[in-house]
Amino acid sequence: MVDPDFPLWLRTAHLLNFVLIGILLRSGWEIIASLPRLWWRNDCKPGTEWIKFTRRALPEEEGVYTSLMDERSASPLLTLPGHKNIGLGRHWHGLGVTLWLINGIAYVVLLFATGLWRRIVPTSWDVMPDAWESMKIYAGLGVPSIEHFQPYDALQMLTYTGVVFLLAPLLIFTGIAMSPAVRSRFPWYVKMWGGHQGARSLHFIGMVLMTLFIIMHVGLVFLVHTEYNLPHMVFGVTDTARFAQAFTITLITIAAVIAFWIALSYLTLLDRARSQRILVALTEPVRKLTLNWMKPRWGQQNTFTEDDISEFHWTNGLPPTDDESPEWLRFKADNFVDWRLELGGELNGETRYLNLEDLRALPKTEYIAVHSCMQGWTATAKWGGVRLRDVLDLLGPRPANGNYVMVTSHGLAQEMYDHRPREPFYAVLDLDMVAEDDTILAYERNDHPLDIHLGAPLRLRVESNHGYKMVKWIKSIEWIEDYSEYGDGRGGTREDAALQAFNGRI
Ligand SMILES: Nc1nc2c(c(=O)[nH]1)N[C@H]1C(S)=C(S)[C@@H](COP(=O)(O)O)O[C@H]1N2
Ligand SMILES: [Mo]
Repeated sequence: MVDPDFPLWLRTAHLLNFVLIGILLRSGWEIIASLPRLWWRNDCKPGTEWIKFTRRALPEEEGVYTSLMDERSASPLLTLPGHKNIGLGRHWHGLGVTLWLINGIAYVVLLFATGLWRRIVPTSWDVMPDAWESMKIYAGLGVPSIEHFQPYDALQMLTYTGVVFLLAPLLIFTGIAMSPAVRSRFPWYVKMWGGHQGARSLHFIGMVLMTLFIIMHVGLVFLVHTEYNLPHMVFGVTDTARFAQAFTITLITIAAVIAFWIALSYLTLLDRARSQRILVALTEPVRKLTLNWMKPRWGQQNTFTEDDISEFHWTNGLPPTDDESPEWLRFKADNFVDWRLELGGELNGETRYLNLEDLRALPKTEYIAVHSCMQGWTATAKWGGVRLRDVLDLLGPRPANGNYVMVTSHGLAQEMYDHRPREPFYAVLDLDMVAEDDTILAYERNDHPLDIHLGAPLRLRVESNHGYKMVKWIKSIEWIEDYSEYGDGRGGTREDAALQAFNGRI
């Protein structure tokens, strides 16, 4: 007899949820492997982690250790895709969360439309003592009798309600709080979660709870009245005679889903550049719809004050060495008095040279802001400098085919994704990012000339994206027609190396 309480849509949503949660967990583990430490403090000061998954001790000194050095290589059996592929992991996380949300919303809507919500959302306080009774029975390694399950018992109801209406939203809302696009537009929202690190730690704790729930849930389905559960779950029938069949199908399905998760990792690793193109194409429309309209609003930065300024500032990328850029080292040796910014390039037909005095003569912009690396650390500082668009205006009107701005460093990329000789670090900005009020060329941090490890004498500061756009030790700035002609053609060193989407913003 088909039980109307277990309709096909419910069983389908349940299976899809299982597949998608696995994709989210596995890609999430890839992301955390790229910086295997968690903090509550937003300056991520060494030694203040509340948990870490690495034996490496962090040097106390600023600017000697980079987050890329901290990255761990995880097995593709465990993470998606594994082997230090944070960019691809992020794309999988983005695709997974999109599908998971669609499935989850459909499930909740149908739950309410069909009235089935009544059996997972408690409507009477009796559920509390009843759940307590069940808990005592389980604690004594017993099983509440079948009459308690209609079709769920009180403890099950409370747990399901908690997972669907509290835990899932917690994961969604803390996930959103980690996007630099969201932070730039609604910084108060990020602050509400205890900043980026609060959101990141809560997201992690939510993940642990979700993992524990899945383990318990799967375990109990097999241990408690399994002769009812499995026919309900697979066929939607209350017919214990079909238990053996349902049992076999369940085991085969679980094995197939696990094999599918692992296959996704290896398929992704087969040709990483192609995987990147496919995943970016699949996730781009959603990013456009949800994130790309979020532009920083000037004045919003006031959410962060002097009190938020970090005691410690993490680094990615170390200052150029003698074999990377003897030129920059000469500039540094005499305190950057001879340093010149190369402004303009082919599209302008000429290069102008600006020194620090020229830059300081332009209108100054200052703001306090959080800087996040896509690997997961944050640092808050007060930045001072000139708006990029003011500097570009010195070149006259935008060249007709000047569609992007490319900023190139004296320093080299920390590593190349295909291990060819390291090339200069660069980032490409689109017209929107160039026009933003808080896209500045910073020559000061916390009211002092820029520190060496933070990009002296001039670095880029972009509010609406992660740190990887913020080129340090700037050498040149130029209009370009298309970024496909530079590097690997993805629009920046980190897009090239980490296989991140151009302007990922997540
Ligand atoms: N020249 C250069 N600039 C760079 C990098 C680099 O490796 N080289 N790393 C980028 C990355 S990934 C991040 S997160 C930020 C970190 O900025 P910070 O070191 O000033 O904190 O710098 C960005 N700018
Ligand atoms: Mo970064």
